[in-house]
Amino acid sequence: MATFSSKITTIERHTLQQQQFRAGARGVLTQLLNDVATAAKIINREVRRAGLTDILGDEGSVNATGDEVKKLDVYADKAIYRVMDHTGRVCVMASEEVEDIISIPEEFASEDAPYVLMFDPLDGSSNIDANASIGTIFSIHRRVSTGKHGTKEDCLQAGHKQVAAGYVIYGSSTVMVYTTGHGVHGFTLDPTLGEFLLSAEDMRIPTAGSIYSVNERDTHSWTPELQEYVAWLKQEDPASRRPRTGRYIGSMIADVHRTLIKGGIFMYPGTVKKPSGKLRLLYEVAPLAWVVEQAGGKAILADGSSVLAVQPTELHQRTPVFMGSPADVDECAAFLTGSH
Ligand code: P6P
Repeated sequence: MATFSSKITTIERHTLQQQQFRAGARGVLTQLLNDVATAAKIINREVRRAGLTDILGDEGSVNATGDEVKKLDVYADKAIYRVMDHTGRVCVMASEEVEDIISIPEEFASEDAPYVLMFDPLDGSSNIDANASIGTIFSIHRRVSTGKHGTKEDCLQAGHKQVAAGYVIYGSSTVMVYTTGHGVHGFTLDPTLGEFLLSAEDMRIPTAGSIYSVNERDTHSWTPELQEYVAWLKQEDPASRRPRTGRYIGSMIADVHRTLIKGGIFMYPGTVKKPSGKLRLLYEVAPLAWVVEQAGGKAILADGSSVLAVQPTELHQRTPVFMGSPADVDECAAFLTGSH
C-alpha cells in the first residue's frame, strides 16, 4: 500500500525531486511531466462541466481506431496538443484520435527536442455520457531520430524503453499517477488551488487480490485455457481466496486504477475473431503496464511474456493484456500456458 503523505508536496516539487534519480537530467522531462499536469487541469475543467455545457454526446465522427468520437475526446486531444506543440520538449506526438504521427509546427520544431509523447486523450469515452470514470493516459519515450522533426520510428519503441508514463483519472476526484522508473506516485487535484498535491507516494499493488476484471461477453470466443481460468476463479475455495469478485467498469483507466489500489487482475484478452484484442499497445497498454510493474505488479501476454517487451510495428496496433497483482497474474499465466 502507498504511504499516504501528510506533507504538502505539489507535483511540480515532486517531479523536481525525482530528477535527482536521473543522472545528467537537464529538467526537460520534469517540465514535460508538468506540461502533462497542465493539460490534465484543462481537460478536468471540461470533464467536470460536461453535464452543464452542450459538450456531451457524439462529435459525429469516428477516430483513427474506429471508435465513435465524443466531443470531450476532441477537446482533450486538442488541449494536449496546444499545451505541447510549442515547448520544444517533444519532437513528435501520437494520439488515439489521430491516424498518423503528429508533427510539431515548423516554427517550434527542433533537433534538440528530446522526447516523444503518446497519449489517449480521454480513455473510456464510451462511458462519458454515463458519468463513469474516464481518463487520460500518457507514455513518454526518448527520441531515436536526429532530424528537426520526429518520425514514426520515435513512436514505435518497446514499452520497456519508456522514460515516463502514467494517467489521470477523472473520477470522484481527479488523480494523476506517474512513474519515471523510480516507483509510482499519485497526486490529487485540489480544484481550489489548481494544484496536484501528493496523496499516495510509492504506490504498491497488493501482492494478491480477490477481484478479476474482464468483459465476460466474449467468454464463448476465448481460448479454452482462459475459459478454464475464469471458471476456476468462480469456484468456492476459501483457501485460495475463491470465489473471486467480478468488477468491470468498461473504462480501462478505472479498472486498472482499482486493480492498482485493491489488487487482483485486469484482462482484455484476444478472441478467435480479434486475436489482438481491443486495447492499443502504445498509448493504453504499455504506459499502464509499466505503472503496474513499477508498483510491484505484472503485465503479460497470453504466452506469459512481458507486454513491455513487444516491439511495436504499427502506431495503433492492439494487444491482449493480463495485468495486476503478481500472485494473480502468475495464476493466470499458469492456466494460459498450460502449466496449472
Ligand atoms: P469493451 C473504452 O472504450 C476502452 O477503450 C477501454 O477503456 C476499456 O477497457 C475497453 O474499451 C472496454 O471495451 O469491449 O469491454 O466494451
